[in-house]
Amino acid sequence: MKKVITYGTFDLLHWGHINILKRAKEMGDYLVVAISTDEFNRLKHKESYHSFENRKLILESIRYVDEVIAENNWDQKISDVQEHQIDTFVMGDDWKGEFDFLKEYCEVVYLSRTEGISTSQIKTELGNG
Ligand code: C2G
Repeated sequence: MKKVITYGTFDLLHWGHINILKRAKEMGDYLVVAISTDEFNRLKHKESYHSFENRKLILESIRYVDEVIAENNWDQKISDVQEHQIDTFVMGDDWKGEFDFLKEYCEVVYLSRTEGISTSQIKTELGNG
């Protein structure tokens, strides 16, 4: 079984998120998604609208997602890859190069970001609504 992992906040879930989850799943048989906790979001200088628990519930409901784990810090990726026996790590290419250190442990793939949609754009446009 080929296992894939990806990381993110996935707040205010939108089709850009779905596009990357779909493509990530197509790279294997089992997709693990590590969702940033509310505490880690603060370290990322991100405030998510939905709580970790609710973002987890939403992600677990997506057909492409097989397992959701917590992302608590920047430093857990190597142990995640080892503990979950991950074959492929996937991120949007806004992160290109940032996680190349994982190439020692698994395949690293950066997929093109979906243009024209983002959580911050949604917040801005709704805020001006
Ligand atoms: N994404 C995308 N297209 C968009 C928006 C997001 O492909 N229009 C991708 C991002 O590239 C990322 C994933 O969706 O791979 C999740 O995006 P965010 O929730 O914004 O996550 P981020 O803040 O980038 O957190 O340790 C890694 C971090 O947790 C990543």
